[in-house]
Amino acid sequence: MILESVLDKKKANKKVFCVLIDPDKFPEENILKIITAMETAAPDLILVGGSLVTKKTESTVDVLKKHLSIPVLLFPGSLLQLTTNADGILFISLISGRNPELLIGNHVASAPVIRSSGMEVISTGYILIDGGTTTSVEYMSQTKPIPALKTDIAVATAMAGEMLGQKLIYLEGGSGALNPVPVEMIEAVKQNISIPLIVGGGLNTKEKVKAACDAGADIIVVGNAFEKDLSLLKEFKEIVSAY
Ligand code: 1GP
Repeated sequence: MILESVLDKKKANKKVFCVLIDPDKFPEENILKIITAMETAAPDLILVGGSLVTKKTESTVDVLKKHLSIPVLLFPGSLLQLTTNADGILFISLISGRNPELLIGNHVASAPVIRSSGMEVISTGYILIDGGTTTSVEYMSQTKPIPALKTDIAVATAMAGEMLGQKLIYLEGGSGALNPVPVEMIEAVKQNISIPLIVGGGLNTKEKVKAACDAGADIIVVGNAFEKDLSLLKEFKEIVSAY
């Protein structure tokens, strides 16, 4: 069980390193290079998804599962990205927003298919924070991010997610964010929840990854940086696994 292993790591004060694969940025000519980089760096988890994905998520998951023995979790930006061949799914409710489809509508539509797939379902409270630019997730979800300085709102939102029974809280700056989630906000959210905390969005240097870890992230997600420079994957993994 993926959630169980995350909880075990958290209990042992260890952190989880997670790579986000956007199927649109997984070109066939680069597959071998990407797979080799993954083998070398050995991230703990792979997320597959994106705010707008035009390629088939299913075939990306197939390739990853065929070549790697790392658990693959769906991170679907829309119902079109739902497949049943992954190990699990982040069953995300966008709790910082007020778009009913992303709070409950899509969940109702997809629940029967997900249940019959047998995939592990991990209920996740997804909190979008302003990353200094309009990110694809902000535009596509038609939701307003929480302002980066409104730590109290992020804390209250995370608390509500935990009280609703969500198993993970995801503090998201948005893929390609100019500014990652502020460390003060990560620290404050961490102090107020007991479930694991995921942090991602704009973590594109070793310093930013370390700062998010030091502030209390249990799971670090990196996408863009590694799409641009595959060698960063190994460097980031070393930082996260040093805890
Ligand atoms: C996006 O948090 C992830 O959902 C990853 O963001 O692509 O900026 O690393 P980046």
